[in-house]
Amino acid sequence: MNPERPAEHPAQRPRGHSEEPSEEHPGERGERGTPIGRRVLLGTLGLGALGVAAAPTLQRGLESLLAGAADKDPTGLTGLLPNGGGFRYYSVASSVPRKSARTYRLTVDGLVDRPTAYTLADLRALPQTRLVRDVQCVTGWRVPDTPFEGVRLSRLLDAAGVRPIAKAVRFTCFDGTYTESLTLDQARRADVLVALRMQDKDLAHAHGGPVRLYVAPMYFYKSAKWLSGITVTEDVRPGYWEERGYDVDAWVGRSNGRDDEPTS
Ligand SMILES: Nc1nc2c(c(=O)[nH]1)N[C@H]1C(S)=C(S)[C@@H](COP(=O)(O)O)O[C@H]1N2
Ligand SMILES: [Mo]
Repeated sequence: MNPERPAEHPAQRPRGHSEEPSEEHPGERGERGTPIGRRVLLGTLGLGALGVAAAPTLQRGLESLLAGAADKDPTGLTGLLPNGGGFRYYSVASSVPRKSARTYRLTVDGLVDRPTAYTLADLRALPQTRLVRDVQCVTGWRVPDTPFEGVRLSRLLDAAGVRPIAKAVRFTCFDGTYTESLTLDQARRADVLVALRMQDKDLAHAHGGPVRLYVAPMYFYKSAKWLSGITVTEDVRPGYWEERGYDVDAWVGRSNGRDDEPTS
């Protein structure tokens, strides 16, 4: 009934991935790796179709309801429901702890001269950069003109003092599972932020708040949510989705066999 197939990432791995379902069972493609609860929930509520059919006012109400549900949902079952403005909430972890201004920390360590731990207040006190670009997920959905605001990653790297032998940056998340990485050159781009705000609001928990990475020119899987660690390293280690088949250099329109319009 859902007109748009839920865009789960495991269902749409790029060709040639080693965990692809066997040729004899192409029909299994959409089912693999998907916790059954999500499908059951979507099917039961029929929310995909409702979201499309609803009038604008109802749609808005529904969106905030869904946002609230995803915010409170400890199982992550609402993670794939279509929500406000075309975003889908993704989490590979079944539950993610909440971090407040009191408990949140972002560490910068590894091959640096001055390892640092930032509080949210520390990050808010630094110069903020606002970027407005399209967001493109590798499964196909795109959200136009989305403002992100935060501290340039290059500023945090400069503050830490990157050692000459370093070549890459690794990101870890307080969901305990997700990882990402960039080359140092990519990380130093002016359109790569440690984001505190999205859509001109403080980042909601569901969108990776209080702090997520925002890599404007790359597919959205690069923009690690619930960011808690930045480690400067000697080499790029493939991130969570990259170990499962996505390209490590994730330029929008120039990777993953896709030809989307570039985002930055
Ligand atoms: N920690 C974490 N970050 C993540 C993900 C995730 O599952 N966990 N999913 C990625 C993918 S594939 C996408 S498309 C975006 C989704 O961001 P959103 O939930 O704010 O729409 O987050 C990216 N960052
Ligand atoms: Mo994605």
